[in-house]
Amino acid sequence: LKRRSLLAAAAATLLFSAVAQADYKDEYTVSTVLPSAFPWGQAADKWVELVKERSDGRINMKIYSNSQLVSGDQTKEFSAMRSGLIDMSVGSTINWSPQVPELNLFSLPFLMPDYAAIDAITQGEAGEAVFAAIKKRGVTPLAWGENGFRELSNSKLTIDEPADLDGLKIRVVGSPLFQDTFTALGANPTQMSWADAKPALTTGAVDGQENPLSVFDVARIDQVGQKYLTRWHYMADPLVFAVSNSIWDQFSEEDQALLKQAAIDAGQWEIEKSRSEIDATLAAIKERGVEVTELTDEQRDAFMKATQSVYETWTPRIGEDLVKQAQEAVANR
Ligand code: X2X
Repeated sequence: LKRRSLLAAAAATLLFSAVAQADYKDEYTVSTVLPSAFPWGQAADKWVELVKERSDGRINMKIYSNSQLVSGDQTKEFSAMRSGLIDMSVGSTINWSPQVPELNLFSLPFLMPDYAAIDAITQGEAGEAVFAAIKKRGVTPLAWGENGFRELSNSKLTIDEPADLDGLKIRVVGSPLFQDTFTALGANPTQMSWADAKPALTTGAVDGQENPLSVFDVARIDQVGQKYLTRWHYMADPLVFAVSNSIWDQFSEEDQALLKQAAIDAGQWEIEKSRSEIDATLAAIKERGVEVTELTDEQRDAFMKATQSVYETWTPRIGEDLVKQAQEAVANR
């Protein structure tokens, strides 16, 4: 009897996995904040295209941009993926950091001075530790992309020292870390979604914002009065290509490898493309009359010193080991 029930169980398992494999969804939802006009949206487009091509049309994904699957609230994207409301996503580390505290690593001010520093973290042990943290919280990360170095814009004045930020109302993104950074600089930060940001800049409800040059350019942030731009490279948000764990487990091993390799290829393509476009983007922004301020090393140091308290508050939340690992990777890049 024992043997027979074992056999029956084995048969049932076989049957179940056969059914499960045949049972792929007709279409998988892919969430992004920014649509195809931006490098971020293009990264998602590329992933979808490569997966479709390499699976001979067996695996179909459909992109829902502007955080529409979470009613515009990008800080809910990770939870929605974890709970199965969203199948897949190309998301920013900033927007997922409320649920994955380790992702605040990338938002530590002035941790990564250049592209080599970003790569040293994402492509090394620190990057692996971050991926493990994401996986543990219900989502399978596959590859890195890049939103870009976030620069500071405002409608009021040239900013080249912390005192210039005094009392300025700055729109910031979802993680409380940003409140701490801008408060440390003497500004008056307000957290709001991307959907609310442009209207708030238009009405003057806020004086400034921070986003990569590509976002400033494509969204025409200068046209809502943001005439001053400071290139302080204080942080960059990587993008993560990811699949909800419950969806991931439904794919065969071959298809998991296919999805992962396509994400790696799409991410690499997007990172190279957006980095190579940065000079042209900057020129276009200047041409439209925006005053661009480049900081000297001394000026940058002053911002770095003014935001040291953020490390004290956030290192324990991110993890002492992870922060140290990342700092070492940057130092040895
Ligand atoms: O909301 C932003 O500033 C954006 C579009 O850059 C992110 O989603 C992090």
